[in-house]
Amino acid sequence: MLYSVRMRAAQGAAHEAGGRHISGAERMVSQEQIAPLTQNMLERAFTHSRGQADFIHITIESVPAEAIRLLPLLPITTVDAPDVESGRLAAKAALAAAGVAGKAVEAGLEQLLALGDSMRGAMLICAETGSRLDASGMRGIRVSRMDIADDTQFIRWLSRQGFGNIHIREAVVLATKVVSAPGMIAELCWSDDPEYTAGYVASPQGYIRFPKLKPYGSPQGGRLFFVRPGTSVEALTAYLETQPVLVAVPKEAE
Ligand code: PML
Ligand code: MG
Repeated sequence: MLYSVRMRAAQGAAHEAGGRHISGAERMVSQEQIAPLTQNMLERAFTHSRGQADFIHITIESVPAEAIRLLPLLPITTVDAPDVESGRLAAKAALAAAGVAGKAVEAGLEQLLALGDSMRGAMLICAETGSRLDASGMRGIRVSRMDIADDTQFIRWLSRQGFGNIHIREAVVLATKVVSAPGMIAELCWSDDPEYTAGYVASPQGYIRFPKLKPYGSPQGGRLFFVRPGTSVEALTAYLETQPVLVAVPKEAE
């Protein structure tokens, strides 16, 4: 039996009472792993570079084994654009190549940059018009119930490509689930951790990293999910939040 373990931490008050988002984490683990994992999540929440958390919420819930969907991890490539400006231009081009209209890319980015800080979850954006589709406000849509099928294999696969940090590890798992969702065209993300400037564009074709998508020191980051017009926002949100997913290293890359 696996358990979905979810952590969210905020400053000032609970998220739902207007607190500032500090940190979040999502895993699916066996019962024996819950104690060390939650210990680790607490440490992470209490030592986060976004600030001191004074609200931490951890949820533990069993996941029915028969409901789990197994997905192959997205292939990772890096576009070494030297600064934020060229990084964002390259990310916009990657979104266009994935099928997002130029107008939607611009409107989506505008909404992300207008936030001032960061949201707990993602915005759903129409891939044709760029208008926001979800009604979750500053909460955003939080992708949950996903993890790696085999940690050792995953870490070996990543380190063979020169990747070791927790940001990439978590992001590629999340992005793999996101682009498998009904109606999803592409995702744009960059980190809200002030010292981490990297971001990515993910689509069913792969995960493209850009080492500099925001200025060093900025706490402003987030996720845009670009969605095909006509997609059911309810069905998509339910998939992102509740469908349990395990991701695995593709057979040919083992
Ligand atoms: C995050 O950790 O907040 C998102 C990280 C996105 C970039 C991860 C990477 O380096 O590929
Ligand atoms: Mg973060």
